[in-house]
Amino acid sequence: MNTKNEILLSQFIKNRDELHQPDPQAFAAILKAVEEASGKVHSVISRAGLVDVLGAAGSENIQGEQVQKLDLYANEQFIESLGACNHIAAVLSEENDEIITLNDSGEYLFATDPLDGSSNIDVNISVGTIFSVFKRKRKGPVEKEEFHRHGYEQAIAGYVLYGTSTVLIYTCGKGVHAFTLEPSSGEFVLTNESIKTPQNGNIFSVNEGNYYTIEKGIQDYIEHCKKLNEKGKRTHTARFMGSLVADFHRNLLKGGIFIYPATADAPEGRLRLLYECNPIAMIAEQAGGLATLGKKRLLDIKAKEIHERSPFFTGSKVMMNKALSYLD
Ligand code: AFP
Repeated sequence: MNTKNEILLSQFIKNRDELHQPDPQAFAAILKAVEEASGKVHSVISRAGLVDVLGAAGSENIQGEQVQKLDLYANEQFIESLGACNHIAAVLSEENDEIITLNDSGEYLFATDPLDGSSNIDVNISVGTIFSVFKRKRKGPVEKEEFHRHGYEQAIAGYVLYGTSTVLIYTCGKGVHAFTLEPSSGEFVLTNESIKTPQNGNIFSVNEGNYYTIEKGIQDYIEHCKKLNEKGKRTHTARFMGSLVADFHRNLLKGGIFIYPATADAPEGRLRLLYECNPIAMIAEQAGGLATLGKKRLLDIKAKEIHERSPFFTGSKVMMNKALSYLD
């Protein structure tokens, strides 16, 4: 099949600089680094099983989770590409206990989960990269406390979904734009400009294995989703892949809600504030949806630790407001 009228990511940024204010040049360089690294991750993922990237690497990260070989590979690619782009002073990665300093004169900080959903790698289910960029407030060597910022301060937020195709979604605060990787050229091509998420939907995404350990209000909302209509038919449908990027992306396009609350296993929530919740929340809001950690807007939270966790609710406005109405 032919592709036509292709607009590449680099051309899009150049031609639409009003969407990439206040710093189109730096944003272009940072997104170029993301494009390069995720292109490499895509190549390896699409050949997983043929090349030695499946399985555990034999170590644990700071969160006590088994590190997968592909986690390490993805992490290396992002650090290498960001190191070459000059604008990034430091990287906070899920895979590193401490921040990685790159270039003291860089004006931006980069936070990332380089391979989200890594428990899915070995079974050929979609995984993703999530990233967030903050403008620094000072110059010189970076202290990790510089990452203690409010989510609303993000300059760029985005993710790459390695799914049936590989897509890169990002926002610089003026709409959400999607690009699909053309594997033959290695270029990301514009496929959806100014994505708007449906105001309502019927998909609820929550790991019900946690049902008996979550707060009553969320249990009640789940029961609401399972209610039948007057004809005895279901009103909602459940989908949960265990890859935040894949679950969120589906709900973004089709309408739905994703909830990962505090649980007995993860009393602070499971997802990481700076490199999972924040970037997804900014995209959700920019697309017309909502993101909270309960009743409170997630982007209003200021991080206190670099690997901090948070409860997370995000999705279509009508579903979110209904879910929040069950909370105390
Ligand atoms: P991994 O990257 O360790 O697989 O974690 C994925 C994740 O952070 C997020 O993508 C999922 O929504 C969530 O964890 C799944 O967690 P549960 O396995 O507890 O449902």
